[in-house]
Amino acid sequence: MVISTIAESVTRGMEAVGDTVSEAFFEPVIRLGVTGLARSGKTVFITSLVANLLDRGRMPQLLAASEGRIEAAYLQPQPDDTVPRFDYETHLAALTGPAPHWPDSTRAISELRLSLRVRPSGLLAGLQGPRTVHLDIVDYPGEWLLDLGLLDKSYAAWSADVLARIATRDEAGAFRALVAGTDAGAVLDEPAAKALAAGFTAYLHAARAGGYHDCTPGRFLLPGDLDGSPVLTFAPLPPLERAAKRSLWRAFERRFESYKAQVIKPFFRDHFARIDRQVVLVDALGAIHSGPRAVEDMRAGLAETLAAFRPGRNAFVTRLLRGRRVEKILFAATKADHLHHTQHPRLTAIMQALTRDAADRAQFAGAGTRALSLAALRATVEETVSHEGRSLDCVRGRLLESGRQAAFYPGALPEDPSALLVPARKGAEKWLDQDYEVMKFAPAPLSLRPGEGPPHIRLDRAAEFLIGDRL
Ligand SMILES: Nc1nc2c(ncn2[C@@H]2O[C@H](COP(=O)(O)OP(=O)(O)OP(=O)(O)O)[C@@H](O)[C@H]2O)c(=O)[nH]1
Ligand SMILES: [Mg+2]
Repeated sequence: MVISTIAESVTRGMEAVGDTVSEAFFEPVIRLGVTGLARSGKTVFITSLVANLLDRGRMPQLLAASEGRIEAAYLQPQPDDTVPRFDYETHLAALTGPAPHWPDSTRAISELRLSLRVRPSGLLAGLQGPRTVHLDIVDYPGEWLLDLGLLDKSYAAWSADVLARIATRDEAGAFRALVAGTDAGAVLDEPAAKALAAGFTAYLHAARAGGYHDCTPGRFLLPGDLDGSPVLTFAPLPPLERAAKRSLWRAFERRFESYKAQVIKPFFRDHFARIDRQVVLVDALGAIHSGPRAVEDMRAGLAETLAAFRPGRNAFVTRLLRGRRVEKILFAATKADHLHHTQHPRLTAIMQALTRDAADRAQFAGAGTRALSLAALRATVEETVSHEGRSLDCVRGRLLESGRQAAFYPGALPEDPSALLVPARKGAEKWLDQDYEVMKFAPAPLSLRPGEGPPHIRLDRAAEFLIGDRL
């Protein structure tokens, strides 16, 4: 234990030295983490951000771009050979090809390096030639951040926690029955172990679909190439004193420890600890549409996710970071093109209120935070229609299901976010005075002029906040 800790901090130390040397003398690197729960809009965000940094005609709020200081932007091989490359070309072709469609779901980490040749501004402008800034964009599932809470727990404590939490959940009925029929002290029987893990995984899927946010271990839901491996073949079991060495209970305890050492820690060490800037994407409109319960789950899930950025939250991560921290965190409500722009400030206010707790704490540690509503790929145009003597600010687009063009009014978001957050917190069943709807729009066919990236809303502001100061 001690040995591995020392080895870990030695390699981190050397890496850190390497980083500083190359930053001072060679080319600066910004590592931008992009995260969010499933379907929050990560892939579309990265694809459009990269396309709009390559062709900067629609990025007026990114000052380096509007001042004409970015001389060139190009994709390069990424520095990490063992991380899958973010499949930019395929995703861009999906979004901007002749029959535009949304990209497929991506369920693991990926990375892309974009390099920018930038002329310095201000006093240095006349003295220095252009320099190259590398932007390493890392896409990772927000679910993986939730696993941080497992690191401090023993298998016995984790099991007790989980079993207590799910004791009254309908989604867990089948799994509880399975546990009740299990003799945890019996010699490990692999088929029985598998059945328990499968039962627990099925419960996690049902719980997530039911809107629970505490669905860990994260890789049970997004196993990737670990699917079927022993490190994912365990489940919580009731406490058992003096379990025999070859018992099911001990086997699960060992696998839980492996999960911590070989799944959670490497993610935090190899990826999380190296991030400089972070954007957290949230499908707030989708949650509002689903109702108060989904909004409360989103708030709690977000708070839990952001706990990972809280300094001192976990000894292991604190040691890894060794005083380093994420310098800026952007909380972005995605898919804002579902709303007429007159409602965007309200969406931003909701986002601000949702992240207030977490943001305050991150700020306390010196990280800059901001909330924003954006659309990475704008699929609608605005339209005002008159309806029963009132004029309604709508958005118009091509509906995903039918392919028809339609104008759509989603409902008016409240000016005061607490009109949504308070009933959500109090466990209301549905919204009292308003219905919110979300239509699914298909991406619109585009005819881009040379030098223009895909249409978006406030992606340039997001980029300015995240990297503008380093360009
Ligand atoms: N109208 C609109 N819809 C969007 C936008 N961004 C994402 N969406 C919708 O949200 C869905 C999910 O977007 P993705 O970028 O694939 O989300 P993700 O976070 O990468 O999802 P996973 O890879 O499954 O975790 C898309 O299929 C679109 O339906 C946007 O800017 N505007
Ligand atoms: Mg994705």
